[in-house]
Amino acid sequence: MKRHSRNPLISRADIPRISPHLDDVSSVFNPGAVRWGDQIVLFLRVQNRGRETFLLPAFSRDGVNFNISTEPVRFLGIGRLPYRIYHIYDPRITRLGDTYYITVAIDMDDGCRIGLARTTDFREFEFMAEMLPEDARNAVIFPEKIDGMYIVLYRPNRSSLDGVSSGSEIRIAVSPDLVKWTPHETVMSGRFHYWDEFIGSGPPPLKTSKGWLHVYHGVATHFGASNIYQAGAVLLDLNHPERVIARSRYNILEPREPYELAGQVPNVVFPSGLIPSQPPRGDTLDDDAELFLYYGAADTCIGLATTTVRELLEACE
Ligand code: BMA
Repeated sequence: MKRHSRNPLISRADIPRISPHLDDVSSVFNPGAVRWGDQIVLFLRVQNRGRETFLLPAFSRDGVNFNISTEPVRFLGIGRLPYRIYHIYDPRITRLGDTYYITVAIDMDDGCRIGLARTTDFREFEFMAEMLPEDARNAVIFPEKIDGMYIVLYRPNRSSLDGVSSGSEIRIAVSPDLVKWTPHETVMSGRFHYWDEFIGSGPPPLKTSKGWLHVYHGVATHFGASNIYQAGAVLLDLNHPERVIARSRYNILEPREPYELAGQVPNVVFPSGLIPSQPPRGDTLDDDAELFLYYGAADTCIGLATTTVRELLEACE
C-alpha cells in the first residue's frame, strides 16, 4: 500500500464545530466508505471529550478532499432495541441496488451487537435490525446475493485483549431478507504467534475475476507492550465465499508513520473503507483498477492508502 501524500487525510481539526456536543472533538477514525453516484461518501467515527461517539457523513468527488456534514447521523427506530446503547461505531457500507446498507457495532451493557441500517439519500437513516443475537463486531455485507441469499462476514467476540473484547474467527451468516440471519460456518481463524493472531473483517469484499477480495485487520499481541493492529488481504471463492483461496502471509499495511504509532490507541491501522478510485464499469473490478483504502490511524485520525486489485491479489498469493 502507498500512503497518500496528504496523510493524515482527516483529523480532528477538520471536523466542523457542531454545538453542543462536537465543539472540540478528540478524534476521528475508522470510517465506512462507499461510492454514491459520482461521489465518495465516508462515515466518520467521531469522539468528543466525553468519549461519546457520533457518526458524521463526509462527501467528496476525488476521494481526497471531503466536505464534512454538520448533521450527525441518527438511526430512526433504533430506540426499539431493548437495551441501553452506549456507542454506535465502526460503520461499514455496502450498496445493493439503489440502497446503501450500513452495519455498525453497538456497545451495550453486556457486550456488543451488530446493527443494520439503510439509506438511499444519506440524509435519512432507517434502523432495520439487530443482525445476530450474540456478542460480535466487524460485520460486512457482500455487495450481491450469492445463491439467492444475502451474505455477511462477522467476528464473534470470544476473548479479551487488554480488557477489550476481541476474537480470532471470521464467520459467515446468510439471510433471505437482510433481517433474519443464520450463522453458517467459520471462514478463517487467527494465526497464533503471527501478525494476525486476532482478526476481524475490514471493508466489505470487492468482486474480482479471481474471487472476492477482502481486506481484514489482524492484531499481534506483545507481552508488556501495546498490541499492533495491521491490515492484510484474503481471497474468497466467488460462489462459495466461506472458502479461502489465498491469504496474505505478510500484512499489507502496518503502523509506521507517527500518526499511526502514537495517539489515543498507539500502533493501530484499522482498515474500514475500500473502494475503486474511479467508478467501475461493471460488477467485477479489473486487475488494474486502483483502490483507495481508508483506515483509522491510532484511533485518532484517518489515513488513505492506495493500491491496485493486482497488487492485492499478489499479496494474497
Ligand atoms: C478494536 C475496535 C476498533 C478499534 C481497535 C483499536 O477492538 O474497538 O474500533 O479501532 O480496537 O483500538
